Amino acid sequence: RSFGPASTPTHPLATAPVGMPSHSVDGFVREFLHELNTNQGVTLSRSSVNDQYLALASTVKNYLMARWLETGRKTREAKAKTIGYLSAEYLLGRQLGNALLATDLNEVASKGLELCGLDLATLRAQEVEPGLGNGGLGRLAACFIDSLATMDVPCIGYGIRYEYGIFRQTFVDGRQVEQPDTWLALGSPWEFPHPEASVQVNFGGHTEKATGADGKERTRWVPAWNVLGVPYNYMVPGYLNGRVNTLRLWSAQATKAFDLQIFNSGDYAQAVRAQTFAENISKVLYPEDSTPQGKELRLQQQYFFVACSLRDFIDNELEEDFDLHNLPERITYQLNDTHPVIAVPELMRLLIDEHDFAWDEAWEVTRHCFNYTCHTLLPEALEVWPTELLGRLLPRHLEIIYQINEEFLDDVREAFPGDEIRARRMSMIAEHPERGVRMAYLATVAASKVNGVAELHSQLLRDKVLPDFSELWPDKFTNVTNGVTPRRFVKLANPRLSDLISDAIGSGWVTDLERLKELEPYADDPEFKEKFREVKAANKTRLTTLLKARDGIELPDGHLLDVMVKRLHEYKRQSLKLLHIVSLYEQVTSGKLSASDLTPRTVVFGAKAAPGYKIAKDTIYLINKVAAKVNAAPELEGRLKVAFPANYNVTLAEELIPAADLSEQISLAGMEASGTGNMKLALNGALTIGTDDGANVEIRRLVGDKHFFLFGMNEPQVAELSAKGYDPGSYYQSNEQLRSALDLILSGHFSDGDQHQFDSVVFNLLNEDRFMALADFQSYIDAQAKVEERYADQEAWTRSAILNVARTGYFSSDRAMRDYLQRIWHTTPMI
Ligand code: T68
Repeated sequence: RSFGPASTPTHPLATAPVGMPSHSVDGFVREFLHELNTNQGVTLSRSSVNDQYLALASTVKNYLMARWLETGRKTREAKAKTIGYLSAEYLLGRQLGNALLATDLNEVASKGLELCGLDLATLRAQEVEPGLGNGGLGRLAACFIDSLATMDVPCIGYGIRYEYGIFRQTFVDGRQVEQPDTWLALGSPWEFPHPEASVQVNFGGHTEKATGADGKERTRWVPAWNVLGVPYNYMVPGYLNGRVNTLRLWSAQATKAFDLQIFNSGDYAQAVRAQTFAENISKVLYPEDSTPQGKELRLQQQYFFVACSLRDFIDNELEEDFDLHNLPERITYQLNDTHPVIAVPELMRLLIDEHDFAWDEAWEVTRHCFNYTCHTLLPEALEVWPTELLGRLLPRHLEIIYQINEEFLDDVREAFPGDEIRARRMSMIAEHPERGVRMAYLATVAASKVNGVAELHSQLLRDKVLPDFSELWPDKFTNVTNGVTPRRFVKLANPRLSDLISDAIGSGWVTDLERLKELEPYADDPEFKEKFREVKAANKTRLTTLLKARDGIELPDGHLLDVMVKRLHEYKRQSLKLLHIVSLYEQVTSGKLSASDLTPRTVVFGAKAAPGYKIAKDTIYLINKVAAKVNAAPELEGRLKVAFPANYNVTLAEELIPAADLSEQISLAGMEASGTGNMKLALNGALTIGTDDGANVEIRRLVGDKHFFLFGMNEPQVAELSAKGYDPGSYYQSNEQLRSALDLILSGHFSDGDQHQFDSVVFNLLNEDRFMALADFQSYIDAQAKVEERYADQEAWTRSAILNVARTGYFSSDRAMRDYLQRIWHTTPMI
């Protein structure tokens, strides 16, 4: 490798730190017009909105550049320990607003653009968000890297630069239709490609034993093909603190060797196909959350980004003569779920095969480099890679995994002599339904620490998912409850609330969210309460304008805004929310209930379903069909409305969450690992109606029972009902309100008379109902009645809403990062 100039530079500017453009409006305008002219090659008068957006992005980058370069220098010089966050997904959201916030350029930019006859909001709206994640897991990674930068902690986020992120959801006659997400089409101003720093990644082939000149026998991997990983760097600016960390996403490209070695046909078309084959690796984000598909390409993706990332740190970030025995002093890798776990055998391979480490030495280093976060409890979500596939794609890694497993099982047998059943239970190699590697077990064995993402989840992880492991190594397990970044989800998304808070308690809360506690006294201050209501109302107006333009949806005025936004999954129970709506509709249209007794309410859904998840897609269709009927019913005019804007993403979340009154967190207890939308909504002053699940447990404890609408079975009750045999039909039989709602769907009322349209959803609820929606129905309805009662007393509601804001500062991702630093990474911010 070679960095820097060939000889010592003599020009004085060569060693001067890069300058930063002036923070004045004039300075900003000059920089902006310069970028427009030189980068876009247009004058202001001839520029398109896209030109203007791209020039604005470049301008803001110029303000960050000096800090980025300085951050790199400072970190290298200090030889500080870096967090290597390994994540297959980053759900970043739009970059421009966050960059303006981090550089305190909002006002300057707004004024400067105005002088150019342009409108900042219009340019911001031009940005297509990088949707490089499915949901909570990817968004959590984005919040964490934001917090680490803001806390001055060195971190490199490693991941994949998918050419197509999460699909764009459209509705055609109420059904979800997926469109490719072409987020790169209009330019990608936030990325810095470095093709010269590409890394080669090998696949396939076989291994062989060879004796070296020193007489030692070594294993050699003879791969069959390879691709190049091209790094693309993205700035991760800290909030007003001068630190800019790096997110490094890898893009796959064909190597020359690639088409020579495996497609050496002399056929031009074939060579181009080879190119496509290689580039497929980073082509598209797998849209399945919670149900790994076990596809070969997915394993290729996982190994691809992990191999690039490890190589990158060892070869490029560390100094040339670094002794890799000390690697854990310089990096700690956080495995974001099992997706990057192939990094464990990869590091072993690098140390043993390429750096001549003995096995035990390599293991000593490896087990001090990794930590593992689990994000699920669903058994079907735990990745198991068939050994046939793993061995074919990564033969050397499979050998290493077998050996890790053997040594681990020796330890188990030593700790539990004679307990062969236990040893078999704990093996990383599953024998059924096919031989496969249990990635969660491999991660648990290799990691220094294993954590769940909320208290309840971490407890269930120990007790139910990995009980044998927690018995063997009780100290390995810990909890870090998730958090969300207050910069994006309060300051940026909800400027009105932010100003109201800052006027009351100062602006320190943005980086010290527990200070929201100081708002508590204001919950009884009539003037503050009035302003708080005005903020909510203004945010609803903002949302109304957006949804009208974006989706042609009309939101009525003055409604309770009831929001359920998250991936569509049976365990999250959108079906339960739907039953509530159908039941209200059924009661009013049949005359059992007077519409005037309803609290005027608009229910907003936002949810994507995995393209292959039939029940989830049918549920989306049913929601849209029910929405159409409800919204057309004259009896319900002004009383009940259902809105389902398509393509819920981070951008829409930033508009919806600040407007919400009620946050629906209604998963079956014991199923939602944490949830993070629940935190965002509470921080923006929505009250939660929720089960005792995930982080809801902690939200309720902090805001207080009176300010949280709890319903449903708790986890032990779920386990008990499950053990004694759950019969959903009995709830249908015994609950008239529930029966009427289900019967109405079954009658074909929502499907133009077709009585079988929704069989998959309704029959499933009646006969199986794995997530016990029917069992929790009555309790949910009762809790909704309490919601309406509280909402009728606006003073009481506002008080509860303010207390939700004041008491949820704990859910900042800054706090979560502090917990990781203390409990897992054992490092501190840089001074
Ligand atoms: C979510 N998991 C949890 N997975 O469901 C949620 N899975 O409770 C938690 O708050 C959040 O993680 C953060 O900890 C996911 O979002 C995925 O997106 C996913 C993607 C691919 C494969 C499996």
